[in-house]
Amino acid sequence: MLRSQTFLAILIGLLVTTWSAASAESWTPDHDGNGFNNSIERAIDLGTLNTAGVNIREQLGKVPWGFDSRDFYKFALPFSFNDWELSVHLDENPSTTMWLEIYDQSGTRSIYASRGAADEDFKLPLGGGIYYIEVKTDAGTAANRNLTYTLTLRPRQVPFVERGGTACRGAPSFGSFSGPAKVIEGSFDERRQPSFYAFYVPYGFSLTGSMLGPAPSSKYAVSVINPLDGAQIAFRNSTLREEGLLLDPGFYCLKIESVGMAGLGNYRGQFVALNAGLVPGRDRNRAQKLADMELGNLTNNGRYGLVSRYIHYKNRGEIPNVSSVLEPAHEYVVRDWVGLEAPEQFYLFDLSEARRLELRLYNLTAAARAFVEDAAGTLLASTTVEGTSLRDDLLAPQALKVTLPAGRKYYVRIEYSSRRDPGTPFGLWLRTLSP
Ligand SMILES: [Ca+2]
Ligand SMILES: [Ca+2]
Repeated sequence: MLRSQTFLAILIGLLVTTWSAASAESWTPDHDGNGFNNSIERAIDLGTLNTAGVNIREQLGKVPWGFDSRDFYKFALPFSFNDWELSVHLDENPSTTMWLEIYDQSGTRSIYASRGAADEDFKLPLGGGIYYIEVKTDAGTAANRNLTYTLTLRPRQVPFVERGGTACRGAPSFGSFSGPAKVIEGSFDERRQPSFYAFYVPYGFSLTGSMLGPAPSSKYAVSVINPLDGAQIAFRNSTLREEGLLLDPGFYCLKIESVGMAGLGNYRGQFVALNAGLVPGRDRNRAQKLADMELGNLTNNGRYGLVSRYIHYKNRGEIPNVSSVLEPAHEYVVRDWVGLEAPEQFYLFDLSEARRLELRLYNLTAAARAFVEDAAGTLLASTTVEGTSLRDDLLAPQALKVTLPAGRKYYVRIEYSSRRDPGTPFGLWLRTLSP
């Protein structure tokens, strides 16, 4: 007799484990004696909640099969770049007879316990994941009564706070982008304006990143804008997981835009800039060869390819033997950075015979100056301002001309003199001619 009753209870239990948003009478023949839905392990699985939510009508206390003191349910919130706010409501009849507890996916850590005076009603911020909720009473509170309840769970997507700028100029700055990965998040609405974030990097770097969430990459286009020329440098593909963008040191904007309807809503991206390239020497002994750091006249920032910014370093892992002797009439171009962290930088060169040297220093956003010196540190020439700047964000270019004898090592020294900004990018153009 007992055996057939248990069998019947299990059979009915199997028939009522389907739930829908519609509030149906679906009494589960569970009680403390049979253990059904009375533990985390045997929780009724509600599956992944959508924004319509669920209503569950159930009972506790004195039930036709005995006494039931607890019902467990398992539910999931989608993993995505959305955080959730879960509205929980327990309609109790009679009131003040049941209460709730929510657990994390381990089932052992209580996240929230609610024991209100009347119906339980609260909102809870939750990330994507698996959770358990327990509806409970006890014998004293139930007082031999049948208790019925409707449990309503309804998640709402919480939009991230959008902090990006609407244009490169004036966009909020992350400061230096080197160091640990930076997480950028916000929310695109129907107006779908791109979002801009400013940053700078003090050395040549490789920028990599990824938009987080389940395969969201096609929803976003991410590019870097060089404020010096307005060039928009797109990541090679939308996954952003390819090799990083090789870029000159300097100030930049990161532009994130949504593509298509799927790109509306929250976004979250993670970016990191890794130093990639030669670091100029902070003293004469550590000076890099100017010829080593040459970019080539016509190379546009962001169009360096995959291996290196420098024209002589085109095979991965291969260090070319570049002479420090400058070729006559060749135009050398270096784009670099000088700032508070290393206010002096040195570049080395040799001359095979006496030369007239022309040098220009340009694209400065803060005060710096260039000097030509010999190995003893004797000053041979210094730049002076050449004309005026036509842009309010750049200082006037500087230039020098000097005739140098052969047979000595020379250094270009860049000195940062601003105390205000973290540093400045600069362009260095240099050419030698027969005197
Ligand atoms: Ca029950
Ligand atoms: Ca139960």
